[in-house]
Amino acid sequence: MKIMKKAVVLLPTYNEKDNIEKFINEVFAEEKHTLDWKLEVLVSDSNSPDGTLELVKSLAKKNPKIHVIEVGPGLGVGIIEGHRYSLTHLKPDALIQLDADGQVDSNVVPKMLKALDQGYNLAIGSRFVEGGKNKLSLMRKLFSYGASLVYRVCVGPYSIKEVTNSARAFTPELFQRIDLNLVPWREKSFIIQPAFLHAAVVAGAKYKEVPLVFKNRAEGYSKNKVFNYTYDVFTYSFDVLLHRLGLNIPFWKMTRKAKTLVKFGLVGFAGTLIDFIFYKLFIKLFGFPPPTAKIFSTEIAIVNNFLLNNFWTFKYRRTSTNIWQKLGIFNLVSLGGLIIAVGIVKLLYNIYGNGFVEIGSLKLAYNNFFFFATIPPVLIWNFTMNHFITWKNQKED
Ligand SMILES: Nc1nc2c(ncn2[C@@H]2O[C@H](COP(=O)(O)OP(=O)(O)OP(=O)(O)O)[C@@H](O)[C@H]2O)c(=O)[nH]1
Ligand SMILES: [Mg+2]
Repeated sequence: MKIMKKAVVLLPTYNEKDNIEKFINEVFAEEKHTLDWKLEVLVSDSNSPDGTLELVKSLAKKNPKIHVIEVGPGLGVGIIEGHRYSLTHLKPDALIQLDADGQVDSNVVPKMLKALDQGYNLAIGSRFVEGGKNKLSLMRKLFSYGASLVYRVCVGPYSIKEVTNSARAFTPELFQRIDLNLVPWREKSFIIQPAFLHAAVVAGAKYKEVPLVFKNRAEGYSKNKVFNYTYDVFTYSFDVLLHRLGLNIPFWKMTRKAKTLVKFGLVGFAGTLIDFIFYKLFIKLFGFPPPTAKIFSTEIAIVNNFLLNNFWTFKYRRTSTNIWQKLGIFNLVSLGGLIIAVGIVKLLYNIYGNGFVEIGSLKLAYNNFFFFATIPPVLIWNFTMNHFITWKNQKED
């Protein structure tokens, strides 16, 4: 008689009620291609408010090959607690993890198990090897590509092409050898994916990438915050690189705290571009003198920045004021910034007047330099005031 081996497919979930049953069925349907592997499914749910847990519990009652546990918040917790549960309660010969929303074609399961049969202890489902496909939007594609490139250069090994996706299979023996202290898996971030891969490589994983087809979501909504994930992959990768170069700076920890400032800076940068475009437009098209042009261009940038900061940078701040009050305060703060900026431009204009700097064939008007000189002091002023006043977080009662 053929001795069957057991693979437990871990599906972490948060609000996947509309996808989970269909996807579990798809996973089980792969059993006809998995040779001497039989499959079981474990769902680790982070207390989804949509009732995913109750649904899976009812499925588990009917099918002894479906298991479900409740875990704390965060994808990393869902993954690590899930595998730990498998190891202690389900005694698997292989651990598999996949997104639960059905974006990953389940046919990656037999491919990954085949790699384990070939003697690898880590199989990576990859959109970037032959036969793999990435059917996401351009923005998401850029993210996967950019994050992967930075990780491959800073962390490596460069030969691994897929680092941000979940689809992986590995042996329990490898999982137990991985030093989870290297993995910030309790963070409410998707950083678990590349960080776990790095820790597996450090633990001496023998890995192989197999083709993975990744589709757009059918139901439910994305929990992936593309900016946050990109930021986390970049800062994590630089942290690993710095430590490798012998610089023991807690870069990763520092950048966790600086995320709001970085977002504010990016909004400021976008605003500055808008400000500059209108400033030049008013000077060139309407013949405004630079100080006047600066008043109008800055007002336009203020509205742009308020909206971006309110709905992105400080989205999670609970303020005691409503949006109109915040807009009012933001305008006052910006007025302070405007006075500082116009003051600087006026001062420089009075000193240097209308002139040009010639760099080779390039002729740069002085007013360009007046403009850029205003940026650092105004950024410092704006961030300090908005952080402490406009979007001041209300303390929980
Ligand atoms: N247990 C648990 N699972 C989570 C959590 N956040 C996300 N997940 C699951 O992790 C998987 C990946 O999340 P998605 O929102 O699909 O992220 P994504 O695939 O990068 O983004 P989309 O392409 O928009 O779906 C899904 O199965 C989610 O349900 C969490 O806090 N806890
Ligand atoms: Mg998804």
